[in-house]
Amino acid sequence: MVHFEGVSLKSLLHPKPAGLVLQYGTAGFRTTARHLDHVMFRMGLLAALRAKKTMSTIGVMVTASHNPEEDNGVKLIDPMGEMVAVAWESYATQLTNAEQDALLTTLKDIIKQEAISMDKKAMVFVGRDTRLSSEDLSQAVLDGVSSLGDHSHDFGLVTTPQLHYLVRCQNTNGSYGNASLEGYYQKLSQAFVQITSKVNSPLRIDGANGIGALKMREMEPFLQQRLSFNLYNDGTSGRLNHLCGADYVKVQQRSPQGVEMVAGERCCSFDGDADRIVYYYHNPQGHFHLLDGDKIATLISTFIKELLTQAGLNLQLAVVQTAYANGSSTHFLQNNMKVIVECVKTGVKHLHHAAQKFDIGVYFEANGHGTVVFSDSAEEQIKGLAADPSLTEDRKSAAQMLEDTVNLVNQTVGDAISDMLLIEAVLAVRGLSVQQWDKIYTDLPNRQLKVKVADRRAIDTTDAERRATSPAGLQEAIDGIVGKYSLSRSFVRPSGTEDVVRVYAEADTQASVHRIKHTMFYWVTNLLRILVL
Ligand code: NG1
Ligand code: ZN
Repeated sequence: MVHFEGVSLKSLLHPKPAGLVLQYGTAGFRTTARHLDHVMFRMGLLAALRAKKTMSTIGVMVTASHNPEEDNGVKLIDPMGEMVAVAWESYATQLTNAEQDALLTTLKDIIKQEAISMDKKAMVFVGRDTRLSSEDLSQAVLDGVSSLGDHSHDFGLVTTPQLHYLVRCQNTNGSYGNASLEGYYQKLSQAFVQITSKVNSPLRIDGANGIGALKMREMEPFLQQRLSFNLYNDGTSGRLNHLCGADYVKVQQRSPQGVEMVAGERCCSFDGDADRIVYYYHNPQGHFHLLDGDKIATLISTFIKELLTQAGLNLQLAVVQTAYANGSSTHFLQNNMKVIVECVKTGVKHLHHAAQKFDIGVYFEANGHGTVVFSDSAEEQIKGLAADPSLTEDRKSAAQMLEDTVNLVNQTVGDAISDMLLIEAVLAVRGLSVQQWDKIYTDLPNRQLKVKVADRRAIDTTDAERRATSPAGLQEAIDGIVGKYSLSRSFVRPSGTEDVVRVYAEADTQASVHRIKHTMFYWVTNLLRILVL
């Protein structure tokens, strides 16, 4: 029997500012940290309900990822380490926006609607990033869980993907790995050490002044000196995500501050919660070259495809992208690599679900968020083959390398550390330099632009966000603009994490991109201004 008095009493310590309305968006709730205390308490409540409903452990991560230090956010993690089911996103929004006196009714409504049995105790795993506000906010989550009389385990400072991993391990009774940080380090390191026979030249890692740098230091002893790296922006002095980190490098297309760039040497940047990664280098002339999520997806999928052929395994491999994927990458994957390519809406949950339809699904957003998912049957076939004593040496070594790859990947969600180790392993095994990797295909010049408009929801899109259905006239204008340039593409969509619309443009030259971007800005501001008048 649950007594809701605990909830009533404790919720008073985490009051909702009257009238404040927030939405569970692409990556959970994300806004200025000052507005999030009540949200965190309520997400503690909801996580406990979700845990009871699924009879599994649920995760709650406190982070605002690549956003500025002053922001914060929260995401719920489902039993297999995935993003919470879409139906529950609306419960999250309802519970968060319920005024103080309506909180209990809203909570009870959800319990009734989902027919949740309140008898058994739930378990919730909580983690947080390094933001100053994160400690108090994660305490609010813990308060929410305990106010319903349920249990929690506070993992403290962890990367977002580490918490996803821990939740999955817990719910699969250890078959995915040991539900501890040590288990995570051991599993990944062991797979990495098994794949790599030689050590690469040192890698420069930009930790975005966030949690990733801290966790790389923790992991270092497990890697048995097989990975040589130097850490920059490790959080000891600079500000989180400020002029550094994966988002800055990708969007600005320049190297971060605080990293000593040496021509030809590869560097990578994590984002603030270490679920994204991009690589880059300077050529001898000092020009910046970016290897983003599309280049990473290409490297990884080529590697897996070659291993499948060598092992004689007939498994369906696909790459899932979004509209932001560089046109060259899509062309290369489809026409040169001959792999299936799917394009879905922005947001990891869309990519993850699309990737799960295949034996092996490699998914990456251009910004560097991505991973590989293997179906149960694919994993079984790989394991079976790797253990088959009758195989030729060639097939056996490919099968074993595939098995190690499965273990090296954090299949729950994009993971900067796991992705980095996989990339480093592929480069070492294939003997590729960062320049050779970069040359696999040449990116089309491209740019992103953020535009502040009165109401970003005035834009509606279709075809995986590649075409606008409203406001009227916008798509016609875009067609008219891109029609003038070669290999050009442009689209606009409302952001799910910021109050802006994002414009994307690509074409055969920087000059064309520049012109498309400017004309797009004109049309977007013009049409949206007319709309709000
Ligand atoms: P929005 O703000 O909806 O564009 C951004 C990223 C997404 C995803 C989410 C969550 C771009 C263009 N968009 O979403 O890919 O990573 O943040 O962090 O990079
Ligand atoms: Zn992130």
